[in-house]
Amino acid sequence: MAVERTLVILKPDAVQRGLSGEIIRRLENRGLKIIGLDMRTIDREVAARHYGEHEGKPFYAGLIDYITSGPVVLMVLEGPNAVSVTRSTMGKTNPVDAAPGTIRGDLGLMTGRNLIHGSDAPESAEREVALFFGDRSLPTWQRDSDRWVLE
Ligand code: DAT
Ligand code: MG
Repeated sequence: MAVERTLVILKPDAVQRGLSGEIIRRLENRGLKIIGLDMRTIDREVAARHYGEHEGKPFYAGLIDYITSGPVVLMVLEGPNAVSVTRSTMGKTNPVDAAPGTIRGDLGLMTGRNLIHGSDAPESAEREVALFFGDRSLPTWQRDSDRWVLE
């Protein structure tokens, strides 16, 4: 069992639509533990670093405009296989293809308004946690309910 960390962004549309609580609830209910939480507006330089792999693609400019358009909620989640568990709870990138029951499949309609970011691999998670939370120490805490979630 690999205990991992992952970086989640509740994108500006999620915040503006009042869905932050709904989305956090789904991830917390899954059993993932919140070890970092913050609200801020991402600046264009940080957005460009975060989405560096997409530079040059046709949707890149719109993606940077969107992610910097208003406040986001940033989270670091921890748990066994946190990266893939978060990705499967989010659903596919294009909400049209996202299964019902997933965040994007239940709450979204378009790729450019797909509500949530989650790291795609443990290595990206490490880089993204450092990018957004690098200047703070994240709490190590024992959640009493974990013995009923983790074996
Ligand atoms: P994900 O967010 O599922 O990891 P990704 O890393 O491929 O997806 O792309 C990052 C974001 O860029 C994605 O959440 C929405 C946007 N995006 C990706 N492909 C797109 C496309 N074909 N058209 C418009 N936006 C796109
Ligand atoms: Mg991605």
